[in-house]
Amino acid sequence: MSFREFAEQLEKSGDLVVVDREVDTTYEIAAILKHAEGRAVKFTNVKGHDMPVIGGLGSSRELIAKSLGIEQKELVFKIADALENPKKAGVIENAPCQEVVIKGDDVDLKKLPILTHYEKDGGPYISSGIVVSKSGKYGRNMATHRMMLYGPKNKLVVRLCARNTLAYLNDSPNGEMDAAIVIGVHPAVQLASATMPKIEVDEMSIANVLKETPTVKCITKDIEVPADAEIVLEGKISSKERVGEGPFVDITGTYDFPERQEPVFTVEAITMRKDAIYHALLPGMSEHRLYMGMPREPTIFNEVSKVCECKNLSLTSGGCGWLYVIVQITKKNPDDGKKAIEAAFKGHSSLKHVLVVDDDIDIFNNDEVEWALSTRFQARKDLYTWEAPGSSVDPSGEPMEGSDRQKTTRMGLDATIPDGKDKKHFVRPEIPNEDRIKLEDYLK
Ligand SMILES: Cc1cc2nc3c(=O)[nH]c(=O)nc-3n(C[C@H](O)[C@H](O)[C@H](O)COP(=O)(O)O)c2cc1C
Ligand SMILES: [Mn+2]
Repeated sequence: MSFREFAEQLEKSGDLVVVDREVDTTYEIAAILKHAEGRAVKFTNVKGHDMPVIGGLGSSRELIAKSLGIEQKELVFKIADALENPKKAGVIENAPCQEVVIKGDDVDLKKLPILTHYEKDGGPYISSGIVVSKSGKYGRNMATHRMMLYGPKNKLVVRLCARNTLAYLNDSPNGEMDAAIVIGVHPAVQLASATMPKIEVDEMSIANVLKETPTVKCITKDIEVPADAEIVLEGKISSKERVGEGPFVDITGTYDFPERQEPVFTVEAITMRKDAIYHALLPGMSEHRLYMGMPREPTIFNEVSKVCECKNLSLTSGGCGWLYVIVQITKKNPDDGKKAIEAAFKGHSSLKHVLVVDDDIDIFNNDEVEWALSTRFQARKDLYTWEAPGSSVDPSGEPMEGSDRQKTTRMGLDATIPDGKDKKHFVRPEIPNEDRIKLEDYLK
């Protein structure tokens, strides 16, 4: 299934808002997406552009679950399964993403409705773009990277954290490598591109398990990209050509200062569908947090499952989908809560807070989670803290010389029912026949 097919499905079921009024790519679309948080929005009339814009297809867990045809509580397990059983994606010819080909001097990124989101942004940013690259040693790699448009009409500056795209670039001769940037793909591809399997594992094979993802070879590069993408930018990344990148709003919803000198991507060709749709992704809000954070959930789940019975977990929205996880366990031993905390930190090194609850608590309901914390937790016994290198994006962390990590205090809270206490004081009483008595029956 493609980006547009999922959008069409949502439009049919009434789950996509359509904005027909003329809107500006500078600030206005971003403001509407912010107000519409959690909903998918299509903009049909973008000032100065023929191309429509869609944002928010992945702005809630419900939407992402719907895109994969599953329930919200199954998401962790679905992604875990894809990580464990990757399946090579097929290659086709005559792909929709190559219906239109623009090459050489005709390449002009300003013709794409690239948004400027916030007041102090360094420039217009492609925030949903996936960089696809290849290495002779490790094969293909996919990773979402933000990229800023600056002066020239065919160049972008790409923020490369110390992960695989950067490793591939550092390995390439002359500090230059071919790459393709993909815009407008199904949530399955977007999630897969933010997974962190071993370097030799191709994220396209992970996407292909979540939803079948046929690929096509680029027109000018020996790289295969998702065939039903909306837009593909083919070109080269160079570590020798660097310009200032930023400021940009990161998953914390705060500015990631300062400006950094980052590698430049030169676009040599643009291929797209004949009626291509541009994918807008509002930085620092839920679509950003979910696409980046959800792929971490199975790795935390696997670590916690090694030490106790883990039922489910959630990197919370307020926790930026990155810094704070709620872990639900079936407690069998007095120290299961503490063990779950230690294991969760092993599963995601950027984690700062872990809260463990019992399996009677709905982890997607904040009131229930706060209730558990208020009634089952005593800080003197149940609070654990450690000093550790933590996330680079946390504004409250302290920079560490020569590292992209920050000095952080990790906190674990064990809000499971304490051992040695009579359980009857901790469970919520049921009203006899509660489940059988339906409110509707009494309102008729
Ligand atoms: C919307 C979004 C934006 C992201 N922006 C960046 C970025 O600008 N730079 C970066 O290095 N990682 C960014 N990430 C995280 C990477 O995509 C993620 O760490 C990925 O797993 C890296 O791939 P790799 O393991 O193949 O290196 C972003 C993720 C998402 C979902
Ligand atoms: Mn990778």
